[in-house]
Amino acid sequence: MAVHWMLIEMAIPFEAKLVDIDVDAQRDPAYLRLNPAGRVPTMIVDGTPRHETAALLMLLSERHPEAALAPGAGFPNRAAWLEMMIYLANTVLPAMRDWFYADIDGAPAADAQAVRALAQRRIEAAWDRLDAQLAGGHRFLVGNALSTADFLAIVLMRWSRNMPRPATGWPHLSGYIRRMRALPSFIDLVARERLTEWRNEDE
Ligand SMILES: N[C@@H](CCC(=O)N[C@@H](CS)C(=O)NCC(=O)O)C(=O)O
Repeated sequence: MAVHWMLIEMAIPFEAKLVDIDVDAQRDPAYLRLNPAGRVPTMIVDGTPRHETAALLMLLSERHPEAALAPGAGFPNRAAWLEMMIYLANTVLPAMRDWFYADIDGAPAADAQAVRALAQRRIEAAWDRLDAQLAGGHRFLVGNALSTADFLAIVLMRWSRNMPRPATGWPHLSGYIRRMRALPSFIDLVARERLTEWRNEDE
C-alpha cells in the first residue's frame, strides 16, 4: 500500500497487479519466481524484481528527485530522514509482523500470545515516539516536509486500526492522520484499492 500510494503521489506511470494474500497468491510459483520469500510488495524496476517496502520507497525517491520526497545527500534533514526510515523499517514493521503473524510464523499458541503482547508494547511505544515527534506544530515526520517516511508511517498506523489502542488515539497522530488521509493521492489510493475503512469520512 505504501509503495502504491507513493507511485500515485509521484504521478509516474506504473502498472499495478494485485497479489491477493487473502487467497495465498504470494505462494503462487509464478510470484515466487519474482519474490522467493513469498511476501508483498514486489516492484519490478527496469526488468528486475525489487523488494522491501522501505527500500522501494527510498529507491523511488532517489529515481524521481523532482517529487522531492526525500532530502538528498548533504541536505540538513538527510540524517533525520534516514533515521526515521530505518526506525520504521527496523522497529515498527517487524513489530507489526509479530502482531499479525505470531501464529503463522511458527510460534505455538501460548507463545504467540506472548509475542503479540510484546509486539503491542513495541507498537504503542512507536506511537508515543512519533506523537512526540509531531508535537509543537510539526506537520510531517521529517523536517516539516512530506517525505517517504510519512507514506510508510501512515500505512503502519492504518494497520493498527483494529488493535487495542489504534494510532488515531494519540493526540498529535490523530491530526496528522487526518491531514495525510486528505491528500488527493490517498483518496485516489483508497478508490483504486477499494478500501472502505479508515477514511476521513469513516471517523
Ligand atoms: N519486510 C517486508 C515485509 C513484507 C511482508 O511481511 N508483507 C506481508 C503483507 S504486509 C506479506 O507478504 N504477507 C504474506 C505472507 O507472509 O505470507 C517489507 O517491508 O516489504
